[in-house]
Amino acid sequence: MTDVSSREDDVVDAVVETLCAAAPSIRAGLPGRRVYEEGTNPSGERQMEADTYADELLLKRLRPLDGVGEYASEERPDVIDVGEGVSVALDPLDGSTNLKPNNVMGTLYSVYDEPLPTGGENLLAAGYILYGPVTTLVAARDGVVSEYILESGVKRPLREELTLPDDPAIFSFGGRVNRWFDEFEAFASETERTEGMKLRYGGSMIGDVNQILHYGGVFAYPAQTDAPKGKLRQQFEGFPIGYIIECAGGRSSDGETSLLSGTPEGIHDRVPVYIGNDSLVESLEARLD
Ligand code: FDP
Repeated sequence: MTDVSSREDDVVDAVVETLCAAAPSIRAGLPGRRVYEEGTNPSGERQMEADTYADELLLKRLRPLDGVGEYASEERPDVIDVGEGVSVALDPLDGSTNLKPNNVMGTLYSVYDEPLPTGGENLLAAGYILYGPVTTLVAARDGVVSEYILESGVKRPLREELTLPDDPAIFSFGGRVNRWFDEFEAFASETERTEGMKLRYGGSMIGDVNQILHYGGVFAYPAQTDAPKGKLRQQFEGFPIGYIIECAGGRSSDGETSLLSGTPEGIHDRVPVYIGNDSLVESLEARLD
């Protein structure tokens, strides 16, 4: 009899390999798709042609995989039934507004052993492919984060057991300062004045979180006065990023508790996101309390 968890492990491997293999096509498809589509995505945000291109390509590649039951993406309203097995949630092109100025962006994935929407405790694996000067994969699974370089869609190990550096160096805060709550603004201002800390915000969550993973520090897309749940999506962004950062020895929070402890009611629900070195996120949580 085949062990269920080893079968799920094989399916997760197949999903990650499929995403890696699609990376060169996604990159190659970007130059001609840096313009907006007519409509908006289910969260009411404008979509670029590259967003829908990446979504359609990834659905096409993942659909035939044995052991994948559901596909969901930030770019489509509903969860798609593709068979029987694990559920895959994607932000096919996170940070696509960075296409215009030609800055970093990526594909963010999370794999669950329950139908979507589902809670962070049902994550089997999460990670992202980063389309930077080179293409890299950061993959988290079983409490371990590994980094790979992708060449022609094939991964080569760069770093095993990636952990956040002990000394934080970067802060990266999204949203509009005049819409931050006072408690967050106080934390931001204290962080700005902390010796050794410097601002780096690129406008793509994956790129910004990747900097925190490599240099240490704190990233936030906070609750705002006009958007108490912030901007980022719990299922597609909050859970995978929380999982990756916690596997790398950091802390994640929605302002009160770990990002992984929540359960969305709808697939496109939003959540405030605070991640980084344990000490910084803990003091942020104390401020927001
Ligand atoms: P984008 O709209 O470019 O796709 O969730 C989407 C996201 O980017 C995140 O990647 C990023 O952190 C955030 O929105 C950027 O929002 P701001 O433009 O408000 O900074």
